[in-house]
Amino acid sequence: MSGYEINFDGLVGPTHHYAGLSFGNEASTKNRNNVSNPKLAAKQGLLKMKALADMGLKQGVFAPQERPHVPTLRKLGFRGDDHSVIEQAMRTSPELLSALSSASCMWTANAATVSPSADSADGRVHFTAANLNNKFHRSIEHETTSRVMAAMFNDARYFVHHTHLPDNDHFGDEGAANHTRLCADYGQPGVEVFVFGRAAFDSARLAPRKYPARQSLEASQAIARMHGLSDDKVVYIQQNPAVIDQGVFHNDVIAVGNQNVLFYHQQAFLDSASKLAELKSKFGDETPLHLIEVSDSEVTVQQAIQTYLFNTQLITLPDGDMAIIAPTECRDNPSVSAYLAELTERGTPIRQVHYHDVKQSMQNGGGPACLRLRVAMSEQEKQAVNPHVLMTDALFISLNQWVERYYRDVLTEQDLADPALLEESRTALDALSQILNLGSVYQFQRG
Ligand code: SUG
Repeated sequence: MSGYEINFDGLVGPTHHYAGLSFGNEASTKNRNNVSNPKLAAKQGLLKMKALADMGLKQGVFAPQERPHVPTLRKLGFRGDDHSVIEQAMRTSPELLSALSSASCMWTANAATVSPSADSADGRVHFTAANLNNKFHRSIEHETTSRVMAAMFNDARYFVHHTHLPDNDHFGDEGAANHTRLCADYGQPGVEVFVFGRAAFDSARLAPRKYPARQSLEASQAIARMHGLSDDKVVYIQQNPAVIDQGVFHNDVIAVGNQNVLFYHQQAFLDSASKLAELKSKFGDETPLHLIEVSDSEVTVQQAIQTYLFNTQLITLPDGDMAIIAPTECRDNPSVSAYLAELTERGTPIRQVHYHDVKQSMQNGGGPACLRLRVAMSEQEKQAVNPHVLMTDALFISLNQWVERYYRDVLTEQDLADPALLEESRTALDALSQILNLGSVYQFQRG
């Protein structure tokens, strides 16, 4: 196999809770104010990472961010020492404190868009942190995301880091959740598929009516330019506005691709037939491209949203077969589990299904695929990655001990004002930045 794909999973932060912050993401709205369990959430994520590492995949860990985010509270006029800032925010604006305490950076599929060196004009791996400007609680992520990525991929010979796109709705960018790369092998040039929800400068185009389209065409085009991608290896596809209105807030809730397989729902795209024909022609015919379309009669859009059938990870195992890493919600739905069982017998590269319990994340609308950022790289590039963020037996043990020591197993909105929570989180992140050898990536460490 030439090249690797490494999944960098977001480690769930200590303030994980259910705040109902994401209009258009129905799980987030529905579970608002449920009691969360940050310790269990972090452990569920770690188990998934370890399982993939044990299957022979390369697996990385992406550090969480400091929350509540006191610097933003100060920016918004709260004064005094840190505890008094939080106490005032809770008293006058609990929703604001909750938004600024969200552990949403766990969904690293939204952290950035990444183009591997095989696709870029200068032969380096390109990263652009997503501005996530459609949701206030997520719009504050990119600064620390960029610092964490710079600490993980810190070698300018191989890695290029771009500044996030302009902080405006016209350039709404949600990162890799709307970006899929198809290729014969990870080290070979591939076709990068950008799925957008609306065109900011073209009001004649169809757009959803009920829920927001978070990704703009203009953002996707800017990223393709910045990453030095060639036009004949890029496809832009508009997401079907009707599915956004049903709760498909990112393309990765309705489609997933890996190497020469694209697995998607019949209703995922606008102009599906012509766009998929363009994809086929740009992919070429040296390697067969498997377009696995799931019809309404097999699985409805509603079932796909409820079970996250497409927010699965499609991975290539060391022997070349592909496996689907699915949430247990897929196993528990009779039609979806029957579909998956049948899919592995169909003669496509997908031969196995593995179920994982990531319920703590699912209840906020984040499945297995939301929790990971994929980076395809060569052996040489992999050697240049900060080795402390790569999963090993020892790191798994140490991160579980770290979670056990610092995380709570019950968290409600009221707890967010507890001064002890701020101290616990900072102490935890300080310790984590040493375990992962990240340096001072957090504001509280930088003074
Ligand atoms: O941006 N949920 C996230 C879920 C992101 C899922 N990512 C991908 N599909 N790649 C979002 O909507 C909910 C937070 C809350 O309500 O507490 C939230 O931010």
